[in-house]
Amino acid sequence: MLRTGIAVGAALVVTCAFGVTPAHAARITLAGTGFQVAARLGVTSVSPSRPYTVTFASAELRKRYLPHLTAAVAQMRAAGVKVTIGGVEHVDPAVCPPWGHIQYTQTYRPMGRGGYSRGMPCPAPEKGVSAGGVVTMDSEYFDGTWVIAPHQLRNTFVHEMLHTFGLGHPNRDLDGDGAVEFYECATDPHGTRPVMCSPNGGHGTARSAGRLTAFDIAGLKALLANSRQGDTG
Ligand SMILES: [Ca+2]
Ligand SMILES: [Zn+2]
Repeated sequence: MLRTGIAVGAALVVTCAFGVTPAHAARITLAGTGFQVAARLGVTSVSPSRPYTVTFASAELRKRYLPHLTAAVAQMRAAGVKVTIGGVEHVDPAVCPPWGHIQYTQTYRPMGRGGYSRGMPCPAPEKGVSAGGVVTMDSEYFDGTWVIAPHQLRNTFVHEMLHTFGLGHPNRDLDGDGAVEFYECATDPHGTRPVMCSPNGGHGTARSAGRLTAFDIAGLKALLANSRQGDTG
């Protein structure tokens, strides 16, 4: 590797100059059992060194949302993502926040459909490294107009956050009927789907809801590893 380092570096410059996929792209991981890197918004990795901060549009939302995120954020830190819970700041769901901020706010039907929330990463970040994003929760969960089980609500909070880090839905045509269907995701020995499964993945008990499954953690670790691949180019 050392002997050919200069030659490889020169080749990379030429490759990039012609707009061809960089050499390191061949080594990044976009999918595995129970996880999927969305990639279509240009997010292919998570920084293992830069800090991420979860913030909220108001003190009231922070107080209401915090219990839903605590366990997952701790698991993400254990997996190597330098993410912490932050404070309150102005949120415009249509504008990307400062680098590394994951902003939570809520509006009525952010996806235009009842019961759906939205987690959007800032698109096309530098080197494909997740730069944060905005989670817009559907206000219907909180005014009683949309009935959602407590464990589903908690898993939804976490699901949308993981979208901002670059994970997509790991639904696959597992039964081979030619259609990728709702809930069609890998399951663990307990029958639990990834939090990122669409819709309503994650643990089904009050005690475990909001906790990442091993599938989701594998996805985050792939995103972190992808960042290290990018560093070598
Ligand atoms: Ca199917
Ligand atoms: Zn989703």
